[in-house]
Amino acid sequence: MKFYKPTAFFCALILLVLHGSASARGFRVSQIPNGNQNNCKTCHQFPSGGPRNSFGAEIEQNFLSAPGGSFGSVVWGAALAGLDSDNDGSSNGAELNDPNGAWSTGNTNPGDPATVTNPGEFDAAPVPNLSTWAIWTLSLLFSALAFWQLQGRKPSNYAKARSSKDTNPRRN
Ligand SMILES: [Ca+2]
Ligand SMILES: [Ca+2]
Repeated sequence: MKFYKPTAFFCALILLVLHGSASARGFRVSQIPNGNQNNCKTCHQFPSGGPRNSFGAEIEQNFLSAPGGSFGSVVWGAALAGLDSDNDGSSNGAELNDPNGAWSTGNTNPGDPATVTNPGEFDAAPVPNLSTWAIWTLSLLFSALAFWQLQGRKPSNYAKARSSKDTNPRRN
């Protein structure tokens, strides 16, 4: 029995270390603007934690108050907000609704939470803000195309049909 106690202790210690290196630290969610939108996935690949994504790796390497430690706080500001950690064309700050890094821990989350995207996922970038005129123009264009499609005619075929009808003496 004496043999098993140290072995069990070391196994538990190894599991604890491995678990600690891969799991998310929930307290850091509140140290990032709108961190509650993606929770642990803001910095990790899975909702429960796991390996860090590019944003999480950026923070771990350069933006912790105690670098490399488990207890350091996220240093959110203009420097981190201005980077594009996942290379999707939108800065970390733009994705988290704080483009200038002006937010600090304890403040109300900035912007509309529905527009927050993940600064650690390439395929999650903010939708460009289209002007009202652009939306109306696109709507009219798609409506016109849908109309022609429902009529079973392409605009060029319709023009040909109209011109042949106009020149057909029996139909006039
Ligand atoms: Ca980005
Ligand atoms: Ca992104």
